[in-house]
Amino acid sequence: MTIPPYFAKKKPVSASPVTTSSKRTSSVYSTDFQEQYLNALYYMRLSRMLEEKLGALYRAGGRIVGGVYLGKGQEAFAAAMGVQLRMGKDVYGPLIRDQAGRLAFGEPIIETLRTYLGAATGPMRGRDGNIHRGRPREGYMAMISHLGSLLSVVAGALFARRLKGTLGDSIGATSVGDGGTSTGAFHEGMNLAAVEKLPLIVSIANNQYAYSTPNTRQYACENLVDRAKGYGVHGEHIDATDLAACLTAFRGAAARAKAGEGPQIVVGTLLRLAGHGEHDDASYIPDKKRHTHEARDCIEVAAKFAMEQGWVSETALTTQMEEIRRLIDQTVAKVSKEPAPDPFKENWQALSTAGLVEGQNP
Ligand SMILES: Cc1ncc(C[n+]2csc(CCOP(=O)(O)OP(=O)(O)O)c2C)c(N)n1
Ligand SMILES: [Mg+2]
Repeated sequence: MTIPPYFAKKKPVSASPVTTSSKRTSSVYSTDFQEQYLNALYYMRLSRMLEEKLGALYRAGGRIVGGVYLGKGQEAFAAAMGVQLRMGKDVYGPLIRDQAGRLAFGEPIIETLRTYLGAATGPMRGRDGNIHRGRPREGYMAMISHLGSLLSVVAGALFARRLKGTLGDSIGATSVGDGGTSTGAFHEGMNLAAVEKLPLIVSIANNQYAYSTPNTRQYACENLVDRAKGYGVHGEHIDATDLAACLTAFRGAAARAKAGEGPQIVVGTLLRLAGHGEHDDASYIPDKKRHTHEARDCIEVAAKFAMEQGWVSETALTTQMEEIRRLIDQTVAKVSKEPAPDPFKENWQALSTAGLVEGQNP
């Protein structure tokens, strides 16, 4: 199995394609939708298993220095946005729950593992513990903070392209959590993007908690999508546990952004199915919440739907999972043998300096 090349001109499709059943085809969904759906499902499953591995390595101790922050339960929302984006053309600023989106955008799992395991061969040369990784030259922005600051970065990148005359039909995408929407950074970025009518998709993952702060202590409007009206942009609210709904929303948002309709807000309701980080047992989430519709596992829901549509068989999904498991195990073994950074050779440049942006060695 090959790992998708980082600089792929074409969006990498599933490294382990699932065989489409010829028994039934849906008349409601286009072939393109079906292909995106199966790709997104692949990245969701890859993300979940990769994150389970990261959680296990963290708990075992000794291998991962720093925190581990996972996107369990948020994979459909993240992947559905990621599959709309074209590596090398669009700008993407993912947050900590967006591992599935990163993979869908084109990040190979070796880059994730090199970052978490601190390998000098990684995109941050082993100097970032977890999620502040990126490839700015490829339009893949490194996260600054989870609390709204990436919005201005992605908006700024789009604005710069427009001023240089290189924007073309490229779009930008970033996410924010329910808590992140309360920050000044979110407001400033959103307002600038709206005023300049930038082709920016902003996904708001409302997982009902900002660490332990519930929605009731976070905002006073009825639904976060109400904010879209205030900014003068298009907004939509969806069930983020439903991959088909997520894809429909992000496909529409991407098309409208490309058509010059300005920023697009997509609010998804879901529940984080893990702690804020792996150090957190999320005991502040009441048990009854864990049995609500929002607590459904989006991967199980998505796989069931694909099988019902006749797009994939259970056998193909089982084979795919075995391939994913092998890919992860092989990559962990490979990265484990790679060197850590040598403090005497590093010149400790920040991300924005030539060493990382231009890909030069220290
Ligand atoms: C200024 C600041 N305060 C606190 C934190 C710690 N922190 C990081 S993420 C987070 C909660 C974010 O909640 P939300 O935006 O809803 O995103 P979620 O974690 O639910 O995905 C907190 C408190 C921080 N990074 N920066
Ligand atoms: Mg939240």
